[in-house]
Amino acid sequence: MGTTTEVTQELVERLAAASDLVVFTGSGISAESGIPTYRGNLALWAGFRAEELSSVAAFERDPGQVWTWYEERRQQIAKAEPNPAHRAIVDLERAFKGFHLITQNIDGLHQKAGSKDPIELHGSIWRGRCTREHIIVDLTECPLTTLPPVCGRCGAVLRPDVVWFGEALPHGPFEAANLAAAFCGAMIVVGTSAQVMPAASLPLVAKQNGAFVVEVNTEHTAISTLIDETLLGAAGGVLPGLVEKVIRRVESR
Ligand code: BJW
Repeated sequence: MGTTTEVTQELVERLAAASDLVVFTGSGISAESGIPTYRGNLALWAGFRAEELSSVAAFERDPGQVWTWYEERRQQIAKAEPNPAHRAIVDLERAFKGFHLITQNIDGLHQKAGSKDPIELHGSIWRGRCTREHIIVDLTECPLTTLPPVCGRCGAVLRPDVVWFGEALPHGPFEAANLAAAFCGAMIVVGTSAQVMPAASLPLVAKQNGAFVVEVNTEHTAISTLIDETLLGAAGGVLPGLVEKVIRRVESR
């Protein structure tokens, strides 16, 4: 494992050499858009830890309280704009024939930046799920007029279509993410502490299958010693320069 604060030529070569590239993101990529990370400043809301509100138990106890928390976050996210790191990933998607974006984020900022079809592992704050029929509905209206929102078909309360602790990740996206990780030539991991399983296993799946794995983060993480390289720095500052060099190298071939 190595650590660098600069984009080295070797790093550029290793990434540009990949025929299939995966970018795997966490909440740190949205920090510069003003969205709090999880183990940083989202830690407390009205005296509750985020983990206490992101749970089935909390929702069953008090759906109104959980929705009030989500609605505050929705309104904050609605005002946020993608930052240069989100936009750099769109450029990568255009430059690589084989490309997958896997995100743990529920904020939708990758789509807002122009990413075509990110694999969302932990759901989306812009969708709801019927607690009776389990159908998934778009919930893009912001602010919501009714809290908690209800299903337009059956009238049951909707829950946020996100993955809480103890819940399985959605099968299709998780399967697609595992396949992308297993078959990529390189993976760029951006802004995740890599503490939350099973998502955090994806860089290791890539590494075990021979991919070159680099993380971009403001600090070392749970996987730093297990991957090839840590590029220390803020995603919005580091990623655009890295991506520009990689794309130039790809196009020079
Ligand atoms: C910057 C930056 C800048 C800052 N630039 N970088 C072992 C194996 C399997 C499971 C487990 C296990 N041990 C425990 C578990 C259970 C649990 C788990 O992993 N717990 C750990 C905390 C210990 N996992 C689960 O429960 C999962 N489900 C599961 O395992 O199901 C099993 C099952 C199978 C079959 C049937 C039934 C069950 C589900 C996990 C769901 C996670 N959900 C959340 C909430 C989403 C909804 C919401 O938002 O309300 O997802 S939790 C939260 O963490 C959110 C995130 O996507 C996820 C990851 O967080 P992330 O993005 O890494 O954020 P941070 O804050 O941790 O890190 C930010 C990073 O950015 C830091 O490194 C900063 O340095 C960096 N940064 N600014 C670059 N500008």
